[in-house]
This record gives sequence, C-alpha cells and structure tokens, in this order.
Amino acid sequence: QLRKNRGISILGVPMDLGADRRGVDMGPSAIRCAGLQQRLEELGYAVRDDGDLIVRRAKGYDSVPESNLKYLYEITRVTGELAEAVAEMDVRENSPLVLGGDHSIAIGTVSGVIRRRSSLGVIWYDAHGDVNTAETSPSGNIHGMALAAILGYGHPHLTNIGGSGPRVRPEHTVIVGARSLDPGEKRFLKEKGIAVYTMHEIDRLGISRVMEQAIERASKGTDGVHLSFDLDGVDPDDAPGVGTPIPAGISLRESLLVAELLAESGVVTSAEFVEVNPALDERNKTARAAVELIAALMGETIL
Ligand code: Z70
Ligand code: MN
Ligand code: MN
Ligand code: MN
Repeated sequence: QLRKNRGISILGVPMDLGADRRGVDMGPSAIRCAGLQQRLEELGYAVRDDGDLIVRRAKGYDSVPESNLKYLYEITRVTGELAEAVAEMDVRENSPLVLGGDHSIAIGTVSGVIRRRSSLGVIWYDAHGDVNTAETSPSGNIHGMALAAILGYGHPHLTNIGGSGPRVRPEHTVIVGARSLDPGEKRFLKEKGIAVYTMHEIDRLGISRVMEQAIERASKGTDGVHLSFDLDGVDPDDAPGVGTPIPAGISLRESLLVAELLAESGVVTSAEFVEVNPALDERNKTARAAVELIAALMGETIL
C-alpha cells in the first residue's frame, strides 16, 4: 500500500520516443518544478528521488520513421532499465512513483512491479486504450501499444521487456476515461473482455460508482494494483499540456475524487503519471494538476 509507514521512490523517465509530439520528455522536470517532493514530505512520507533514467535522442529523430514501431530499440532499452530500477525500489520497501515521459514507459514500470507480486491489477486512466499492436496502430507510436504489450500482445521486443509472458490478466485490467479508440482497439477490448469505463459510463453512473467497480475488479484476487495515469484522461480545459488533447474528458475535480477514492481503498501499490507536455502547457498547469492528483492519491484530504 501507498502508506505513510513506507517510503516513496520517485523516478523520472524523460522519454518522448513513444509519442507523436515532442516535449513529453520534459514531463518529469515540470512535475518536480510544481513542488512534488515537498508536497509529499508535508504528508509525512520519506521521499527518495532517484533522479531520471537516461534516454538517448535517436538519430534521425525528426525524420520519417521506417517501421510501424517507431524507435523500438531505444524504447526497449529504456523500459528494460526502468523495470530493473522499479524492481529494486520494491526491494527497499519503497512505493514506486514513476514520472513520464510518454506512456510506453508503463511496460517497464509494470514489468518491474510484477517481479515482487504474484498478480497485479491495473487501472489505466486514459482518453485512449493503448491496446494497439503494430498491425492495428494507425500511427506506429508505441505509447498507443503499451497496455497491449503488458497484456502479452504485440512485438516480442515489447512483450519481453524485463520479463516474459502477460504481466496482467484481462480480468484485472480496467480502463477509465476512454473516448478515443481505434477500430482495432475496440475489437481487442471486446474480444479480451477488458472492463472499459468510457465517458459514457462515467456520465451515466457517476465517477464514484465507476471507481467502486474499477477498484473491485482490479483488486479482487490480486496482491496489488498499479495506477497508470495518463494526464490526457483529464479534460483538456484542466490539463492542456498533453500531446493529444481529447475534449469532453474527466474534469480535474472528478479526477481528484478518483485519486481520493483510490487512497481510501488502500489497494494501490505503485503509480505512474505520464504524458505531461510542458511545451504545450499553460504556465505548468498540467504538471500542477499532476501534483494535486499525486497528493490526493497519497492520502491528502481537504480537511
Ligand atoms: C492512437 C494511436 C495515443 C496519446 C495515446 C493514439 C494513441 N490510438 N495518443 N496517447 N496521446 O496512435 O495508437
Ligand atoms: Mn496513454
Ligand atoms: Mn492517452
Ligand atoms: Mn481475480
């Protein structure tokens, strides 16, 4: 659990190779600038900042890529390192808090976390499904393939990062906030029976009931839940600094309730916050939202 008797290890992954826009590599820095460490220390945590992993700028970075798996090799290398670093954090009894970077890094985080657990649930908070493979991807961007890889589908380089075989089972996987799914993703999600709480379900049931069901599904029969939080799940009015703003999203207010309900449930054992793009942001608003969300997830309450 993300409890106060445990420490928190922060690790940044300044990676943008999995995204289609430059700038998410500045995400970890922007979130630190917004005062993350101090905020967590005020909550009583022992915080350890492990710094950033090194991500190499690819040759021909801005040229047209030759395959439908853009920057596959560097992404594989960095996420492999991330898996090792995260596994090491758990050894030290610290809860991993990973700062992205684009969402491809989730493959590494989850692969590291699963080493210490027999089974893991995942809550994937996102406007997108990220369940494409090279065959279905309209873009070749690996951040749109991360959840598929975690579930064991996609290019072997991606499915074998820091381990092998599916890291998480479909029945323990929940997507919250989806409103932009590709045709191949819709097929995949139905075929695998993954719970998807789209904006439609959120509007019909309310975010509170959605989270009750999401928590039940991700935690039942698992010994930990990973929260993979893509800031583009939040409405672009509240979080404009993301690569692909998709309108009609979850408000920051509802998103804070998500974090608070997760804190109350006590099931979350690791988390990552990804896709903050300071180059597209307004006065670091999105990174500041991320810090508010992380504080709520770690137990901060208003009163
Ligand atoms: C689309 C793709 C995507 C952002 C994920 C979009 C993926 N489904 N975009 N997060 N910002 O290219 O696979
Ligand atoms: Mn995503
Ligand atoms: Mn997204
Ligand atoms: Mn189960």
